[in-house]
Order: sequence, then structure tokens, then C-alpha cells
Amino acid sequence: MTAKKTFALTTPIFYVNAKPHLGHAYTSSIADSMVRFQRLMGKEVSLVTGTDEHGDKIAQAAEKQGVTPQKLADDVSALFQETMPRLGVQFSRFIRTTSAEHKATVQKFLQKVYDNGDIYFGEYGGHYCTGCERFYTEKELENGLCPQHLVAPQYISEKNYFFRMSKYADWLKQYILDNPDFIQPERYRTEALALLESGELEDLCISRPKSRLTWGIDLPFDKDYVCYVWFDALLAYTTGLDGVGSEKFNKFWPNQQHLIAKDILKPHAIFWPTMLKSAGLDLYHRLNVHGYWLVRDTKMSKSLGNVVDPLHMVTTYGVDVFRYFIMREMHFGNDSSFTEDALIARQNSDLANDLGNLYSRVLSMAAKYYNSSAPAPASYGDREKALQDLALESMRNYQSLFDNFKFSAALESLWELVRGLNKYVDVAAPWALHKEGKSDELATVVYTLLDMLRKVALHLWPVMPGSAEKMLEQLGQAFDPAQTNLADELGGFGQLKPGAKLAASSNLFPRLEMPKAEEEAKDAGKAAKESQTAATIEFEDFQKLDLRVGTILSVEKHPDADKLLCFKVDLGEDKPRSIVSGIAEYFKPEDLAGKQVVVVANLPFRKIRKVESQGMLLTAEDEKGLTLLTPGAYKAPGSKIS
Ligand code: ME8
Repeated sequence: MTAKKTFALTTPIFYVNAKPHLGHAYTSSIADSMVRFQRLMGKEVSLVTGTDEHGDKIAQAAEKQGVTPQKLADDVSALFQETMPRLGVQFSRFIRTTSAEHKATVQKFLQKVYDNGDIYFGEYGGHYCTGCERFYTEKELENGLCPQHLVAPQYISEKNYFFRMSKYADWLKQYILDNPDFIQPERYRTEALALLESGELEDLCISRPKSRLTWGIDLPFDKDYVCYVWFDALLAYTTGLDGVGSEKFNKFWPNQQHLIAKDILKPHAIFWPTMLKSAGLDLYHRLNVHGYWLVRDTKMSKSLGNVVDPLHMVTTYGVDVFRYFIMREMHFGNDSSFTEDALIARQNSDLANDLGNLYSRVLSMAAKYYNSSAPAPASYGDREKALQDLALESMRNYQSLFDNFKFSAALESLWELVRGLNKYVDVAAPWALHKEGKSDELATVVYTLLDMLRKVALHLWPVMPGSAEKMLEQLGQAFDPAQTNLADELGGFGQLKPGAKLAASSNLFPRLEMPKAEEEAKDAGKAAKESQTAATIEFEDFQKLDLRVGTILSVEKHPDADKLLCFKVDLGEDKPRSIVSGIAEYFKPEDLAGKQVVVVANLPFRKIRKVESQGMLLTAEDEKGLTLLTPGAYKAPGSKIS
């Protein structure tokens, strides 16, 4: 038997100064989904996560709470460990950076880099921000404040150990240029290159004197110093593979990918590769960087009281709905705003309406016509063949987009199949076939639907494991991830065995009620529109609008409506947006391509005269006519307007 290909992923090793929030839950859930997906692609997988427990930040948080750093670390690390399974996250190793195993990793690595001559002792003065655990240069400060935390850093001058990071700047720049996929999405690769090209990459201070901080790992070559927390934490990725040189490390490291948000790009894109190079190790395979979850377009923060608790979400809506929502809603790499209304809307439109209705309709037809035992198909006709083509394209796109962390686009592709299945039911009208006694055709249609729903469930497993397993069980399918390969699903149709015992009904994805206040707001909105007066709105309501700059890529006349134009607009997302707008009488399509416009980007998806549309172009009108709103100067597609 040939050895399986491997796939290894890590989440950041989370700080223990705060309990897990939406951001931590997002990274961990998508990491889990990716690893489940790779399992279903036949790979042997590793997922390492953990807690980052040393350093100033933790020592100070503990002091504030009147507990020892160890107690704080024990409590919060336990919270992270309890939270993971509740998010459906299955990890291979959870590394605590205070563990003896990890300390040994760090000391061994430090000694190696020291012996290689890349660590020296020197004096340094700089502006130190405790929140960031790093020194800032004068230039990096904004109005004298730390740009991340907006607080005045402390000026500290002391003797410390330094890692010769600057020595590797040119090499790393060349490596990133030669390996275009090393950091993705592209915008973060560009950002990393810009950091290297600024010519300001200094050596990295990697120690803290014990006179100032004792909460860290001792330097093996000087017991009066502890290791800088980032130099310590990054190495958890190797501890998670049993340490450099172990069998596990050798097996997984060549396919090791990391997953982080944009806040910690520099340590991962610059510190970590140079550290590995200095120690004579190969670099990790790829760094995947996602954007930030905002709440009503504002950064989540304890002081604003807007931190989203993932466990509350999971308890209220169920873990699968939560996972589906965050993966479908955020375009990997971009920021996204979290609202419960949007979650409910997605549950109702994608899960309850598109998938849930279809699934329960199919099960009830199978119950009614075949006593809940899957029929055998007769012969496939043109309708089935067209559906199979759609299914193949949808699954192929899903698999390749998922593999590249483009989760939202992947799910959208799978939903093309779900929508295609809904259309198929409507057009094939099994109830009419039954009435007309066309039993062969009826069996083919019901079988095709069951067979396709099996494929949908398998592809959904990485995202919604519980629901997918339930669906497969209700479709009478045994499921073992180790025996399943999604690539095989592209090989043909008819894997669902006729005679399979089906559930008589299912309500896996029930509709959710909008919170009452929301309904009232909607009614009030309707009333205001009807009276044609611009009602006063709350500032929070205005904040719900997601206005973005878009660049028009192409414009076509609507095939059957004179007043409509169909746009493809680049909003900086994975795919251009389709937007239908009723402005055909004012513009010639050929005059609009390339123009920048202002787009309401968070309207729900709809079809306007059969053409898909998601978004609205803003215009201004007076007696002289109508113009499209545009930004005053060129702005990158997707730029936020506020
Ligand atoms: O930085 N949106 O730990 P940390 C999306 N210990 N993701 C978010 C987020 C948000 N608003 N806020 C946080 C550290 N995250 C270091 C890492 S690694 C060797 C050391 C997620 O607890 C995201 O994954 O501050 C981000 O990179 C991470 O939490 C930062 O976690």
C-alpha cells in the first residue's frame, strides 16, 4: 500500500488573556473544515492548535486579576480546550506553550540558532507596546501612539539578545518572489513584500531580562533572560508535530500550512521563515491569511462591549448553522461584518429554503411513492444528463475552491447544484408523473434526486459535519470518512444503492423567526417607503449598510427587459458580483465598463427577470438626468465607504 499524501494545518496559538471569541472560533472552525475536507480527499491530516501562555501581556493580565500567570493560563487554556469540541473542531494536538515538551523544543531551537552565530548580545532602546509585545521605531508610531492599540508605548533601553533577522531579508524577499503561492491571498503577499522592501527590517530582539519579566522560557545560554514570546510561540507549530526531526515532523512538515488573520502577518511571514532558515530547516509550505470579523463595522473590543461569544451563537442556532454562516459570509482575505440578522437570513434562505425544503420534499415523495425505499432508476434522459453536467461542474468547482480556502465561493458553487435540483423537481414534476402513471420516469427522477442529495451531503460534511451525517443516515448511507473520497464523486452517478432505507421525513434545517424588533423595524421601513417620506433612521441602521467601491468589468443589456442592464462588478471578492440595475435608458453599456461605482454590497441575493443580482448601484438624479455615483479618486475595488 502506498503511503497517503499528508496535509498539515495550524491555527494561531491563542493568547490566554481573554476567553475565546468569534475571531478565534472562526479560525478554528475553518481550520477544522479544511482538515476534514483534506481527509475526504484521501489525505492523512494533522491539525495543531493551542494556547500562547508566556510574556508581558499574560503576566500583566494575571496581575490585574490578582492571580498568578500560571493560574490564568491554566484556566483560560482549559476554556479554549473545552470550546473546540463545542465548535465541532477535532484537533490532533493542543499545545500549551508552558508545557515541558514545548520548553524543550524552544531551548533546543534557541541553542541551534545561537550556535549558528545568528544570536548576539547588544543594547537597544525602543518604544515598547505591551499589547503587541514588541518594540516600535519612532517612524512606526502614529502621533506617538502604538498604531494597533492607540496607547503611548513605554520607552525602554536595555541589554538584550538579538536574532540576526536582517541578514535574511533579501533571501526571504527572493523566496516570496519565486514562490507566488507561499502567502495567500495575494494582497498579504504584497504586504509582506512591502515590509521587506521598505529596507527597515531590523534584527529581532528575542529576550527579556528577568529583572523585568520572569514569565517565559529561560534562554539556554543565559539564565538571566527569558525568551521573547513570539520566538517561543511560533515554535509550538513544531512541538505539535513531536518536534523537529521526529517521524511525524518529517512526514507532515513538507505539507505544513498555517492559518492566521491579518493581525499577525509579520511574525508569520517574516520572523518565522527567517527563524527556520537560520536553524537550517525547510520553510513551511503555505501561509493562509484571513480578514477580520467586525461587529457593525467596528472592531470587536471588550471596552465597546460588542464581543461576539461563539458559544452563545452555537447554543442559540446550533453549531452547524454557525459554521455554515461564518464560512459562507466571509470572503477569505476580506473583513466581514457579523450580525445575527444576517445569520438568520442565511439560515432561512440557503439552509431552510434551498436545501431543507428540497430535502424534505424528496423524502416525502419517496415515502409516498416508494414506501421510503430508494427506487431503482430506469434510463437517464436529457434532463438527467444536463443535471449531471451541472453537478459535475458544481462539485469540481467546490473541491478546487475549498482546497484554496475560498470557502464562500465553494459553498456558492455547491448551491448552484442545490438550486439546479430545485429546478429539476419543478420541471420534472414527479407528482404529475405519478398521476400519469409514468412509473419509469418517476423512479428515475426520485432516484436522481436522492443520489444527488447524497453527493451534496458528502460535500457538506467538512462544513456541517453533524447535519451531513444525519442526512446520510436518513438517506440510508453508511458513512466513514476514512472510506470516502470526494474525488470519486466526480467519477459518476448512481452510488446510492436502490433499496436503501430512507427516513420518511426530515426537518434538519427549520426556518428561524426574525427577532421581533427586526420584524417591527421592517414594517416601519415598509410604511416609510409607502408614504414616500424619508423617515429618520437610527445611526445603527445606517451602519448596517455595507457600501463599497466597485469597478465595472462588463455591462450587457438584459435579455428580456429593455430598462435593465446586467453588470459584472469587481468588489475585491473571489468572483465578480452580478448586479442588475434599471438604468438602461440613461446609459450605453459600452460607456460604463471600467468605471468605478458605489455599491450597496450587503443586499440579499435575488433574481431579477431570471438574472442573478446581488447589490445595488447608487445613482443621483435631478431634472437633467441620472448619474452613477463614483468615488472622487481611484479606490481599490472593495474599499469601504463610511
Ligand atoms: O495573536 N476576526 O493570539 P490571539 C477574525 N498568540 N479572526 C480573529 C479576530 C477577528 N476579529 N480576532 C482574533 C495571537 N482572531 C498570538 C498568536 S501564533 C504562534 C501566536 C483570530 O489570541 C485570528 O486567527 O490574539 C488571529 O490571527 C488570532 O485570533 C489572534 O489570536
